[in-house]
Order: sequence, then structure tokens, then C-alpha cells
Amino acid sequence: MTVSLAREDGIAIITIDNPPVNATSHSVRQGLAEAITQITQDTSLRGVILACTGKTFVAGADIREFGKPPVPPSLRDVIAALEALTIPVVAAIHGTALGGGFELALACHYRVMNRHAFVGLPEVTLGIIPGAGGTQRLPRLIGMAPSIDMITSGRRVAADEAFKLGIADRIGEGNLIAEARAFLATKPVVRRVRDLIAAPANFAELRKQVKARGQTSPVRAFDVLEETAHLDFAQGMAREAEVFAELRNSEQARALRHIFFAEREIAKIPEADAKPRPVAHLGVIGGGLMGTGIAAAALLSGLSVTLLERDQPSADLARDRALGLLKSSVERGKLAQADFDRIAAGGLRTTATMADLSSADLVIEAAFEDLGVKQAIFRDLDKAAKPDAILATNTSYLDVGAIADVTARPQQVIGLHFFSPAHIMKLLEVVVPPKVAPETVATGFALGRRLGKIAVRAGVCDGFIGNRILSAYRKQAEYLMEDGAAPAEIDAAFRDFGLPMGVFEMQDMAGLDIIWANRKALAPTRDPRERYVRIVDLICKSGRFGRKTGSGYYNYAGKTPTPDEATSALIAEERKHRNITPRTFSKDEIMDRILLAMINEGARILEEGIALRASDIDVVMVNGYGFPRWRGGPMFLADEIGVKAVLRRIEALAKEDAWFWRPSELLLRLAETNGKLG
Ligand code: T1G
Repeated sequence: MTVSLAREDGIAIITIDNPPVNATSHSVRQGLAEAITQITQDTSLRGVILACTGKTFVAGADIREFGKPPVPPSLRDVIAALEALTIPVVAAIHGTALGGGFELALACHYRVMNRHAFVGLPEVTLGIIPGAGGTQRLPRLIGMAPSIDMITSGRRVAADEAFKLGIADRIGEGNLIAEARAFLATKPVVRRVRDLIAAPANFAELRKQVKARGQTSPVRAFDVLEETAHLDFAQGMAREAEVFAELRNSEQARALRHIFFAEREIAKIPEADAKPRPVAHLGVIGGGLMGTGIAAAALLSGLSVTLLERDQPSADLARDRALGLLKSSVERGKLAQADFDRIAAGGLRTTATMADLSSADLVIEAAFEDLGVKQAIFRDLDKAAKPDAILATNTSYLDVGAIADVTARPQQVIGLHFFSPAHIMKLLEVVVPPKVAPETVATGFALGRRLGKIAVRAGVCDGFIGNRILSAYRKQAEYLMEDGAAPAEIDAAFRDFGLPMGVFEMQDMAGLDIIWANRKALAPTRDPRERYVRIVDLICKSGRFGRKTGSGYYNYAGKTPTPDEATSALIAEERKHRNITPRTFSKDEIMDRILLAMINEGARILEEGIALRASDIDVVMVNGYGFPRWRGGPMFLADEIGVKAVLRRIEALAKEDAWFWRPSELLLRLAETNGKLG
């Protein structure tokens, strides 16, 4: 029984109990329909309260039912029956009322919300549009402009804003049923949103606010709102249903659903049953961009932080930098001024003495990317840190096991690879060296959750999941460049595909010197069969390190970056030197090779057990590397194209470069059995 009906003093209380999030699965729709029928037949009733048990109100349609044929009663029919009741119906909203859950609440005649509750129509984030009347009822209730904002962004609206917008009729604390009862005692009349009239709006102006970046659903949602603005309710509902049906199983909707579930799968790790250690006090070593970003992320989540730098002036500088990041969080409304003041007064301590890290529960090292440097730090840290403290390195490609082994506690050493800026970027790779204890891994994940990160488990290898894939497609981009495509052409192909920036722009931003140092470090282990493009080394030799020096692949002298002439000449020179006759590549050819490089490397990462699941790789690429969410990730794409077809394309390219395009064993095996990566 997922829906129950109780009657108390003339009030019917419908309660939905469908863990984990009270989605409107078939049993819920059926239960609601039956409860509504019973209420209709009971003339002694004066009002209805719709409430939920557990941690939230209805969080929407059951996304797991999406790929399957719909089973009646439909949510729309249930909602219509609820709205048609002739006694006032009040939704008692706690947690989040999302999608179909909010649509259910909109069909109620009134809404009482808990102070900490949220409402929203996140359908566009799943590649669809609201399908149970959201596009029709919301504008009638709150007007077109705020509805367009909510529906095309999918953003959640907190109780106080919901009250201001006219979504919530009353805000309550504690027992919401009592609150709803008190509201019914004021004898409200039956007021159906469908009978209201939406205020007129300037659609041409509002359309400019729609942020789609290649994603279809926000644009289609806007279209429906505009097209139906002058239609009556029934016609509007019909149009909404048409577009909903059109998008429901579209490629983008499938991709976005994939990522939705992939981001929840990541938490399923072999160490899930281990008990995480409590972490209240974090140590951070290194006050550069990364260290201060990590410190800021921790402070924002309420942890106290001690940050270590090599000397007092550097420590002071680091303090200013970390507080600067938090100041900008205050300006963006992410941190209250009072919390900032508290942090500045004591939450953040900076020091130049390693012994000051002795009370930290977990210490993250974010020093210079060099194995020797890190090992020296870990030797000292091992002596300074309390015995049960966990020691983490933020290395982005070094061997975490080799760092752990210089300590007397390798079972308590882990990699926590943050992405810059660490207080904003969501991704965290939790890197698991061979001797690590399960509870250390569980603590890494718990810390990730606490910091609001999307934590993905990765094994030790050069570059872990993300940077290893980046290194593969960056090489491919370099080959394309040397063979004839200009950096700007390659970058344009990335952007057309939906990435926020191209691979060369990104390198200019990160600093070419960092890439250069990495290449020099890896030179001794490079396989002689690998094609090596020297262009970036040559750019660096001329002292040009990208954005920070004013030029790299691009020139930054003017307002907008332009292809750097010296670099273009250098590329032409290098082609001559290598006897390469430049070819042209279409944008599709460019992205085809880039994606195949990602997929092949991803498959290797999977076959080596570096990633637990193909979908974990997609989560990394989407959250750390700008891979468009609505494309689902490279591994999802590979399964959509079919492993066999992917392999055929890789084998065709192997005729040009047998080493780079040697197919992963896993792809070969799956192609034979017609299997899937995911
Ligand atoms: N359907 C099925 N399963 C769902 C689900 C849903 N809508 N939402 C969550 N789950 C599962 C999730 O996979 C996980 O499972 C568990 O619940 C806990 O989730 C007609 C068509 C509600 C804010 O987009 O935003 O309505 O991994 O880890 O952090 O117009 O879940 O444990 O097996 O995320 O506390 C619109 C999606 C649907 C809301 C709770 N609704 N959910 O967050 O827990 S479309 C949404 C969320 C729709 C109508 C249309 C969050 C949450 P497992 P969790 P959480």
C-alpha cells in the first residue's frame, strides 16, 4: 500500500508512502485514484490534505518507468480528478515537490510548505518538458515570466521565494498536517488553478533568457509556453502532451536519464559498508590555487581548516587568497556574511609549522606536482599527523601508492583529486591505492559528500580516469593539428559539439608550462612507437605559456583571443620539417576522432578496473571536462553507436597510426559478443 486514506474530523488525509522519494509509480497513481473516488463518495468531508511520509514530498514521475509503455491511470488523469474535487484540497509539502510531484501540488487548491521545502519543474534537465500540466497550471498561478524562468531552467525554488511568487499559500514549521488543518479551518473556497488566467508576456524578450547550449528541452519548453499562452486550458494540455511525447524517448532524454542514474550509481563502491571516520578538522598543505580552493570548499561546508605553507609570508598570502574566494561566495549569495566573519575569526588558521597539523582528522596535500616533493612532505606529515588521521594527496596523475609507501600508514593514505577551482567544480576523483583500508575510502567519499562533490572512485594509473582520457584526446588533437587542422578549427569543433571550450583554449588557460613539465616528466616512460608532436614544447621554449603570458595557441593582446601568428608559423614549420602535407578535416571528422580516442581510452580504463563502471567514466567527463550532459558521456555514446561500429571506425583509423588506435581488449571482446560497455 503506497497510498493510504484517513479521515479525521471531516478532513480526509491522503498519505503517499513510496520510498525512496515518493515517485508517482503505478501503485501510487492507482492508490491516489482510489482515494479520490472514496473521497467523492463521502459527503461528510469538508476538506482534503495531500501529504507524504519519509524525507520528501513527491519528487516526480518514476524515472525508471520512462522507457516502458505507460500503464493507466495516467498522472494527468489522477491530477484532473484531484483538482475536480468539490471540497478544498491542500498539499502539505515537505522536502522537495519536483516535476510530477509539483504538478500534483499545483492541482491542489492550496499549498502549505515547510520552511525548508523546495518546489521545481526539473523536467528540462531530463531532456523533457513537464507532462502533467506544469506548463499550463504554473503560468496561470504565478504569471508567464517567472514560469518561463522556472520551467526552462529547471531550478528549484525555496519556500520563501515560493511564497512570494504565490505558489505557497502558507509557510509552516514542524507538523505540516496541523498547519494544513489550520489553513482549512480558515474555510478557503475551492480555487482551481486551471480556471485562472495567465498574465500576458513579452515572449521575444523572455526567449533571450533561455539558456540551452545545444540542449533541446529548454527551447521546446519555451515554445510550448509561448504557443499555448493564448489557448484555453484543454488545448494547452493537448499541446503539452504532444511535445512531451515527442521528447520522452529522444536521444537527449535518454542521455540525460543515463547521467541522472549514473550520478547516483557512483556511490555504490566496494567499500560502501565500511564506517567513515568523522572529519571535523581538515589540514591542507599548499596555499596555491588548488590548496586555497580546497580550503574554501571545506570552510563553506562548515569544517575548520588549518592551511600549511612553507613560510609565514606565503601562509599570509594563502590566507588572503582563501578568504578572497569566500568573499566572492558571499557576493554570489552562497555564504552568509556572518559565517564569513566566523571563518575569518577562527574557522581558518594558516601556519608555516607542520606540527600545527597534528589535530587534523584528514590532511590534503596540494603541493607541487612532483613525486619527490610529495614523498618528502608525506614523510614529515606522517610524523606530525595524529596516528588515526587520514592523509590524502591531491595529485592529478602521480602514483598514489608510491606516496603512501613512504609513510608508516599506507592503509590511511588516499588520493583526493579535486578540480580547479576546487570550491566550485563538482567533481572529485577518490583515488584508491593498493594498500588502502576500506574505511579510508569510505571517509574519502563521506568527505566528498560533505563538500557537496560528485565523488567517483578511481584506481591508480597515470592520470586516473579524467586526465588519462584527456591525455588521449589531447594527443589526438595534436595529431589533427600537425596533420592540417588549425587549433582554432579543432576548438570550434569541440564547441559545436557542446563543450564550453576547445582543448587548445583550455591548455592556454591552464598554462602550457604545466603541460610541458608533465610531458618532460613522462618522457622516459614514453613508448617509442608513439607519435610525438613537439609543437607545445616549441611554443614553451619561446617563453609563451598561454593566457598568463599573453600568448600560446592564441594571442590575448586584443579584446577577444585570436590565433597566435607565431604559433601558426611554428605549426607550418613543423609540418614542413616532418614532411606532412596539410590535409583538411571537417568538424565532424575532428569530433569523430576525438570521441573515438575518448571511448578507446575509456574502455581501457574499464578493462583495467581503474573505473568501476562505464557510467562512472561518463560522470567524470560530464562533471570535470565539460562533456555536454545532454550527450550522456563518451561511454554512453559508444553504446548508442554500438561497440561493433565503434571498433570498425577505430580499426579503419589504425591504418594511419597503428599504435595510437590499437583497440582496447574490452572493445574487441564486446564486439564479438555484441555486448555493451554500460
Ligand atoms: N524516479 C525514480 N527514482 C528516483 C527518482 C525518480 N523521479 N528520483 C530519485 N530517485 C531514486 C534515485 O535513483 C536514488 O536511487 C534514490 O531515489 C535517492 O535519490 C510528469 C515526467 C528527490 C531531490 O527530476 O532530484 O516528473 O540510487 O540519491 O540526494 O512532468 O533524487 O538509491 O537506488 O538523488 O536525497 C522529475 C529527481 C521527474 C527529481 C532527492 N523529478 N530526483 O535527492 O536522493 S520527471 C526529478 C531528485 C516528471 C512529470 C515529469 C533527487 C531528490 P538509489 P537521491 P537525494
